[in-house]
Amino acid sequence: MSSCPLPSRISLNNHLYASGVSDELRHLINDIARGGKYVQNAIRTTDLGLAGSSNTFGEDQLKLDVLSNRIIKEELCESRLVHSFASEEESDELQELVVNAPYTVVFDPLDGSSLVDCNLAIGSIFGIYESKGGLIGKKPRDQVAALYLVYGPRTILVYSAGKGAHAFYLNEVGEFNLLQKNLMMRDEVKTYAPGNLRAVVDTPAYRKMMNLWLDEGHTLRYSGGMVPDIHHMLIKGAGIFTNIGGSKYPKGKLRLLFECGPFAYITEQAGGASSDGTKSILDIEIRDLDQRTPIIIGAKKEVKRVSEVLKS
Ligand code: AFP
Repeated sequence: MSSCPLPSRISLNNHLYASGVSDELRHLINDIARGGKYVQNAIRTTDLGLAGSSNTFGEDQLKLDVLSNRIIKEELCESRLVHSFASEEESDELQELVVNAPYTVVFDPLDGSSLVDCNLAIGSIFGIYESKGGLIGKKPRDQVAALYLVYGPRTILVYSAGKGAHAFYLNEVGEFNLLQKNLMMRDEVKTYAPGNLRAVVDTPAYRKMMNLWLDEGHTLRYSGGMVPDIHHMLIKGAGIFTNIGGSKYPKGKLRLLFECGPFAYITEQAGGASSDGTKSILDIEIRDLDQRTPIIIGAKKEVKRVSEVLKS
């Protein structure tokens, strides 16, 4: 090894290896990252029309949703490391791939579909569990890794495998290189991203929280895409993101398994906090694949304050 030149850049693979991530998990994360490259290409080159199908939640699927889902499934199959998977775009049960494989992967292949036609940033979200013991009864804290890709002016991948959260950019030759290691959330608000604002109509405490942010002069940063909105907070190292229930989504709009669990894992690894209003998102028991939860996520003290205001 002494004859190796010092690396002029740190690739995702190098970083995973140097962080002591197991070979199998490293291979799986590399495979998922490769799928992200093909999804990014599909976003730039595919017809944005409707696929004429809908997912199990009754939401119209874009051709891009269906294609992104297929791309990710191909990568998971090719890895030979995935015992089973659940996709937000497909049937709401665990689908088996390789019997004795070590991992179960849950994913939202393309979150933010409603933003595609207006060319806003969107993303893919992944949670990785050990396959033994299935999913029901586990908690997002049982994830062994979580990662997301955000497709914006640049394609960025952020992962955590339990030793901090780290960001990589996709370079011109198709490699993910280290952009920022050990993302760290400071205990500052600065920006707020209040989702499902329609809930202020029947949740006065949400209106009260919104007014507090306005009166305190914080900056609103909300695109309607969970991935870019939380990524913004993680990269800036400050901020709060919320999406709470209301009449339209009594339990909240966002799903525990596919969206909130992976982001809670990454954000808490980055020194932030998450809550459903009473406890960490990581400690919510998984009862079914479509389970939804309110989410308050970001700077630790602000998560605590928002939870208290919403309880009042
Ligand atoms: P779409 O996938 O339908 O665009 O929804 C995006 C999303 O699931 C998540 O990415 C956003 O944070 C959230 O919905 C936006 O919800 P509101 O429109 O209620 O703010």
